[in-house]
Amino acid sequence: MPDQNFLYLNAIQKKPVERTPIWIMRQAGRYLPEYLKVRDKYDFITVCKTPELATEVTLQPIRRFGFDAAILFSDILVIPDALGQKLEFLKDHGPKLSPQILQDKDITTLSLNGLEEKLSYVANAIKMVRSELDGKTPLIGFSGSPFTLATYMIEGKPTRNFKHIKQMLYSNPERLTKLLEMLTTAVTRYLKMQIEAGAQAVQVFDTWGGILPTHLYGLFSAHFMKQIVKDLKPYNVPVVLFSKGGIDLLGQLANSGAAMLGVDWMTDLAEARQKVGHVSALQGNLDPTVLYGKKEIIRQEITKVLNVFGADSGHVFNLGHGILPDIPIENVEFLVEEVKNQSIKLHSKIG
Ligand code: 1CP
Repeated sequence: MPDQNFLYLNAIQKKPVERTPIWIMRQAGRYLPEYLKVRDKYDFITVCKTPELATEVTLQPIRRFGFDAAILFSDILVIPDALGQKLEFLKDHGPKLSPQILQDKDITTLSLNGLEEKLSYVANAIKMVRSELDGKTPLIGFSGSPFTLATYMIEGKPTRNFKHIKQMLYSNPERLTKLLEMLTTAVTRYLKMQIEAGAQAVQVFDTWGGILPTHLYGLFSAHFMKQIVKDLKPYNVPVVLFSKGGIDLLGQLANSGAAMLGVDWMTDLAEARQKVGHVSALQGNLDPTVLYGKKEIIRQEITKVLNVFGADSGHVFNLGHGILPDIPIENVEFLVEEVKNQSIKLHSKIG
């Protein structure tokens, strides 16, 4: 495949771009009527595990909005599923993993054997999406970070206080480390498989790393992501790390070797640029709830984000976390148009 001139990949490499690229986290999902139509017929896991359906849902937001990157439709929890923990999505309650991983004996029930084979539906979906995109839009693969996956595996379900993982962290850190090491191997192998199938960048979602005290974040989350970045280096595909939790965490990821770092909406983007922008490109960071707002305010907030980089490359526009399911579609259309129009002007004025 010849080197493609994609805005998204060029911005990550800080090559000159004529405008800032945009995609949004969770762009394929419940705010889209065409997604809900697919979900009327098929449950969520079936969509993830059927390459034709995953491909269709991946392409929906690209067709509708013309985003500058597609992200494979799947879920981070397919890894625990492939390791042998039972995965269900309960209506209105979100994901459930059982039994919870609490004791050493629970870890021994998990197995890395045949991981790629069990997740081959993901590789097949990637190949299908690449073929459908036909070189017009790049495709991002993804995984959860070891720490974020561990939170779901230990808690068994979404949680507010992270009681069980914190209990393990402080009462038996060796046990948690053992699980994190296993997950690091799983994530690395999974992302290699995705790259070999055709993912042109991979993003690691460290959604829950920020629940750790700053001084433990390095040891229990960043350390393992750095290992993953290092092991993926030979593949020459950009690795993006998205952690939610602020400027201190970004500082700890500065020497991770990641091509790009995600910035959450609570963090000041200019401060982030100053702190880590010289080593990595940055992605973000519009507050997702701005999209509930009125047009003038959405426009102003977009301008604030774009002005941090002005005409410079090294920025991919995104939300500071996933889009919420009840965001009005017309505000997403407005967002994409505004980002494109405003950034073309910014780039041509000075460039
Ligand atoms: O249709 C439905 O009812 C299922 C809703 C849904 C969707 C659309 C879930 C369940 N996952 C997804 C897709 C998904 N998940 C994508 C698709 C690609 C995209 O368009 O972005 C991605 C990248 C994810 C990743 C994911 N899943 C994360 C990390 C990203 C983030 O937003 O922080 C996490 C934490 C999950 C777990 C998960 N899966 C689903 C839900 C509702 C949750 C969150 C549970 C919780 O609140 O803790």
